[in-house]
Amino acid sequence: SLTKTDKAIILTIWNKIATQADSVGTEALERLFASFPQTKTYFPHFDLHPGSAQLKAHGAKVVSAIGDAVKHIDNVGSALSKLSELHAYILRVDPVNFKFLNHCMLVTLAVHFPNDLTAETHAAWDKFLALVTAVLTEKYR
Ligand code: ZNH
Repeated sequence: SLTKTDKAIILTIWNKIATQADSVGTEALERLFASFPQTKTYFPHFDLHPGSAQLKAHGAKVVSAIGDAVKHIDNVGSALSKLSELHAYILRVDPVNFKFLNHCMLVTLAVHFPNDLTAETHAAWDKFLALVTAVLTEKYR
């Protein structure tokens, strides 16, 4: 679970992400679709070309949900419970794809905040994204 230090690191980085949330979200998705093209099958109704309006809107939503998790870091389960139901029952996203997105999110953070992404910060964000994933995939069976 997250230590006090992890939580402090997550908040520090979040405050930086928040100033450019939409571009961080969009870039993470662009990397997801480029490196793990099988993830595109969940978005047949989207224009997934880099920079498309739908990609940007979706990137903003994903990062905003991560922000909700940061704001409720001791209670991510209830903060994201509706999203958890959406992904498990309606979207039925294979949980492996969450690992791909988390990876792309970490790469994006490293590119945007190169001086902040120490091994310790990397590890804290990796743990936090794993926690968000656990919540979003907990309703699967
Ligand atoms: Zn998801 C949707 C978040 C992952 C797929 N998402 C969504 C939304 C959000 C999210 C916020 C919106 C909702 C509403 O509108 O209500 N996600 C999220 C997060 C994560 C995720 C936070 C992690 C971290 N997803 C994911 C993955 C995938 C997905 C991995 C696959 C690949 N999502 C999805 C889809 C959708 C969503 C398909 C729907 C879209 C539309 O709009 O249609």
